Amino acid sequence: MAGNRTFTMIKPDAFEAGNSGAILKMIEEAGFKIVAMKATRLTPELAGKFYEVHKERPFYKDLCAYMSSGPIIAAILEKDNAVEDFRNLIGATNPANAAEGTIRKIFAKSIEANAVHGSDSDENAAIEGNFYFSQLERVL
Ligand code: RTP
Ligand code: MG
Repeated sequence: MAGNRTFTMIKPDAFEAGNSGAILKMIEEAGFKIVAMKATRLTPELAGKFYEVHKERPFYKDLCAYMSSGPIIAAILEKDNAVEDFRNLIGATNPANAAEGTIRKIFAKSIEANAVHGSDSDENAAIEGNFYFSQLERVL
């Protein structure tokens, strides 16, 4: 059975552009409940740790530099079938390929500065949520 939580970040491009509120509004209107949230900023080392699964990918170094370049919002979201439904809401990694009406189509600037992160599996959603939030910092 699909899990009911996923993890997201509003990335530095969207935070800096002042789009956090509009993005959170789209997320809530799509039926997701925010069960943990904080504004924070990753150091390059923490970004490296968060994206360790991508360390062999050619874009890893640039991605870590980018994700530590400014503030972000991290959040845990709840909804039935959360991981898949959230990835449908955000759209393709490259905004040029993202469907009309998706968050990345509306707000992303490039394949790297693509406005939001969404976990790709229930297992990674739990790992990523635990990276940012203790038990006391979330709705149980
Ligand atoms: P995310 O993890 O952020 O939700 O994005 P995703 O699953 O759609 O894409 P993924 O393959 O996991 O890549 C993670 C992030 O790395 C940046 N990226 N840059 N320059 C490039 O070719 C490239 N490819 C990916 C993006 O910020 C992407 O979201
Ligand atoms: Mg991914």
